[in-house]
Amino acid sequence: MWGLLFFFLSVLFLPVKVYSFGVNSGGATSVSKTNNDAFSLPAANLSFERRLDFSVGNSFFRNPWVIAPSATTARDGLGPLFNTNGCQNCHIRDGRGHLPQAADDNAVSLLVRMSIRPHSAEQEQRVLRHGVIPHPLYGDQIQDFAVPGVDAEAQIHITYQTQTVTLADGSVVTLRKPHLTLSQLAYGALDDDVVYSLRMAPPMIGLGLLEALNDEQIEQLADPQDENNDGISGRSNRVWDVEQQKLVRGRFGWKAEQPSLKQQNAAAFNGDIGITSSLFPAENCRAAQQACLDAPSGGKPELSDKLLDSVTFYTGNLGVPARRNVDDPQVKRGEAVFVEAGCGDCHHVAFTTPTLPGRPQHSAQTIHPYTDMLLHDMGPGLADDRAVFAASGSEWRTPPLWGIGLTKTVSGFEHYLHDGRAESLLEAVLWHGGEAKQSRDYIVRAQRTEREALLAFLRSL
Ligand code: HEC
Ligand code: HEC
Ligand SMILES: [Ca+2]
Ligand SMILES: [Ca+2]
Ligand SMILES: [Ca+2]
Repeated sequence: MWGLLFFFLSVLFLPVKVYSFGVNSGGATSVSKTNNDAFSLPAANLSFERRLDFSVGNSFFRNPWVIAPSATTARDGLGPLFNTNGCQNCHIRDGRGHLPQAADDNAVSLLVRMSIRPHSAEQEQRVLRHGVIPHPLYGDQIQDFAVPGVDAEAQIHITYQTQTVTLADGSVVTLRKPHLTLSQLAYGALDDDVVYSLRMAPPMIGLGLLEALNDEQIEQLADPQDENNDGISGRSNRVWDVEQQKLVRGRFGWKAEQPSLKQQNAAAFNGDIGITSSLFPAENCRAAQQACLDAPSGGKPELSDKLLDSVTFYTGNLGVPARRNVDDPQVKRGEAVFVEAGCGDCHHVAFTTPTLPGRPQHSAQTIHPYTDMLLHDMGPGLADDRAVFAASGSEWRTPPLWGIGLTKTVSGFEHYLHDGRAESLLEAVLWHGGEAKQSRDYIVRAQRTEREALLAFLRSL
């Protein structure tokens, strides 16, 4: 009798279960807060003991670094050249950064990368092997702050060029493209041979799950020669792994130019905050920046391996927000539009992570990151003209879309794409070109109800 009742009940509830299949985008790491802390929570399945490691890492991600020498020896060594004094200043509330809001706003959370444009086959080989050819006077990034006694490299100013797009239903969308000018160049003039890339800080959620995917899972999605003729030819970046001393698959950053969270974090400590580590033991000073080279150090290295590991643990274990409103008919319709428009050909919907020793929270999870982790040619509108390793000037790694619907709640604003130029999800889609042009055109042509359904779906992620 109870067995029969149970049978009927389970039949009754089965459709509900099927419905909620895609709710937990981050598998069992998924968290259900929907306020402005939504990106800052530990993975829901993180063990009690490991939550302590998470909070140690959190404090070194959040709290500011200070100038050496200081009584705060665990946190000193800021600069000499730096962009800001803490990770969280850019990855605001563990979410994304923003462009300067008004003319007098600062450019914190925006990075200006730079390098020399390769001209010969030999220089192109150097790019493939080393990533970029750093500028002799400024390196590969502009640091707009410095400790007292050292000159900041330059001041960063952003202006906008606008253009409009008219959609099939007659509505007009204004798109803006940031334009960079540098002033107060402290170490000499810059010539035309320099290429720049503006980069916005991306959100920190679910990164350990993406790191857990194995190379074969990603490679399966690649189609570098577009053999199936669908106009989409994802490929992977090949980047230098400092610890392994060889080229491996790139995974992190807008051009997938870092192989692992550990190296990404060590590079951020070095390039953005001026903190040395075993991976990057030299300060980010150039040969001609003498005061920078002479400034006191906060230790050799300034960041111990133990702290680097704590921060890396933190950056790998922020839970992914569960989806909202998944049963809403408009959201369901939008999910279908997402598939019909070919969005899922790059924003790959589902993976199951492998089983990893010592990482139960990341093991065997069915996840919905909406990325293939591959590079795609996104056309001239988004191109920065600055190749990094194998990624060309117009290639970008598909960013994950999980959690994207909570951007405004977490950040108070919306700034999408690699340089934060898009102020709405629709603008982000309208900038798609190159391999994604068919998808973008589908949305331009779509009826208003279809377009709004797509946006409702994106907001449910
Ligand atoms: C000045 C702003 C800034 C600071 C400070 C900063 N970041 Fe970032 N972060 C960025 C930008 C911009 C990117 C994208 C980089 C790229 O495209 O190569 C990024 C990317 C990342 C990523 C890769 C995310 C992904 O989805 O691929 C991680 C992880 C990360 N940062 C961790 C850190 C840590 C840890 C710190 C502190 C040590 C830090 N960041 C400090 C701006 C910043
Ligand atoms: C050819 C691969 C491809 C296709 C198809 C594609 N995208 Fe993208 N998408 C990307 C890449 C690469 C970026 C990052 C571009 C950049 O930052 O310059 C991106 C960025 C985005 C962003 C901004 C994400 C962020 O974190 O800022 C959104 C939203 C988005 N895509 C939605 C869509 C939707 C919706 C569709 C279908 C209409 C779609 N994409 C089709 C590759 C693709
Ligand atoms: Ca330092
Ligand atoms: Ca520099
Ligand atoms: Ca293809």
